[in-house]
Amino acid sequence: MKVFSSDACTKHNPPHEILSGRLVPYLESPDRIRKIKQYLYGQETFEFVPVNPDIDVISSALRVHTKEYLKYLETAYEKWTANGGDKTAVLPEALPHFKLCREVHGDVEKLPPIARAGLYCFDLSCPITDDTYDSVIASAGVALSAAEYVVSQSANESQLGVFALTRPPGHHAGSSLCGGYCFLSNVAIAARFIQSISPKIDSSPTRVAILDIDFHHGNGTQEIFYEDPSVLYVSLHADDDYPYFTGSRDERGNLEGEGFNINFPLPSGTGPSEYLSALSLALSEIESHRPVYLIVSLGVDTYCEDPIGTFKLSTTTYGLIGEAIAKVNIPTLFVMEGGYYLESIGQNVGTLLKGFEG
Ligand code: Q9C
Ligand code: ZN
Repeated sequence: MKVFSSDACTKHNPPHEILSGRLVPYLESPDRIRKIKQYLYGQETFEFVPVNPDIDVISSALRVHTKEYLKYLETAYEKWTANGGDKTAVLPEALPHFKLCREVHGDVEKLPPIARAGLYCFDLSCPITDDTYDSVIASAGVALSAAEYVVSQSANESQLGVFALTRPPGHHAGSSLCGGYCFLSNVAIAARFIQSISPKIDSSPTRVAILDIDFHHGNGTQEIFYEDPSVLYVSLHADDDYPYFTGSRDERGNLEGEGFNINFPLPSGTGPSEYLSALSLALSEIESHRPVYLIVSLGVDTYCEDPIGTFKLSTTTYGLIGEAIAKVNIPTLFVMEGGYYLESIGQNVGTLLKGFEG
């Protein structure tokens, strides 16, 4: 299996975050990628490939994110420090909560950097450092390069699977919102890119399905495709955990997109057998959509030892998850999301991908 990666993904490295009320070392660390690489290097089935530098990441990101949000990510740190903000990172102090204001009045460009930080962020886990922008663009670039490869090979190879070893992750990022360690929606950017380069059938957009198996609900991916029937979003996640306010079964999509957003909230403590049963239901929903491509938001924070997850999956379970996904028999792009238990992150990711390869 081809593995796309970029060294620039390890640049973003904020020293801390606020987690459950405590200032703690940043959990979404560059070591996550290093550990996964180290494991995959030791397995002969994985072949590392660099990104395609000719892909225009910004134009691709603009299919998903607003221009003002991308500009914000690019300039936030510089404007923050120029305005006396702490050199460590940009972090919001006040957020435009819906009980505070119904809308943000006036020219948002004129707001001081600390106020602007609150406009584009929904929690305190996305510090923006001097390196953040380079890393998030690189991260999207990895997903795009892997997506391009999937489309180019889809006619030649059956059981095609490709892995985008990205970081920062993406599934919590909305069209103009960061949160949950996510800044750009790598998976959504890849999905729109696939639709832009693959031949249309009857002039309708290419059907894509996104399977999100990260422990957390992918609120960002859901938001982006909520009214779009061409991209099915299916998520398995903890029902009583972060991001707390999204991910219920009632969230089924809107307008044309109604029925094309399917959430499987699972209880805390979910173990291998309950997880695999839910996965099989999720995969039948995906098969009914008859997608031309499948994108997997691959998080391994469902692992029993994960420091922020509460599920009880074992390394063996990941092999079975990979096998189950392969049975759908659609060209598949795996994109890295969460997973924070460094000792096993590589083995869990590698076991899933090997399970897919069979
Ligand atoms: N007590 C991803 O896995 N903080 N993001 C959680 C839990 C943020 C997770 C606090 C977790 C974000 C991609
Ligand atoms: Zn997660």
